[in-house]
Amino acid sequence: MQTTTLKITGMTCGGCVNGVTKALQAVSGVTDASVSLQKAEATIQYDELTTNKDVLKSAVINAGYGAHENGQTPSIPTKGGCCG
Ligand SMILES: [Cu+2]
Repeated sequence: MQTTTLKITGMTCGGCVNGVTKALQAVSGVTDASVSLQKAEATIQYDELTTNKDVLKSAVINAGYGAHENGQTPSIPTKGGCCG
């Protein structure tokens, strides 16, 4: 089991937090995802045999937000939050 933290961009409210959380929890292999709007990051616990960081990032990006690892270039969110 692995725990990783991803930086999330494009979240503006609690609805966004829900959207990102659901997108991460829908990934098979993810056992826990907790998303912080204030810190703009997600802490994800996952089975490294089932999934990996790239899959996790894609799930967030497909939900319309940006996701990157600490120190990486932020990806541009494809929409401005859950209401836009
Ligand atoms: Cu929102």
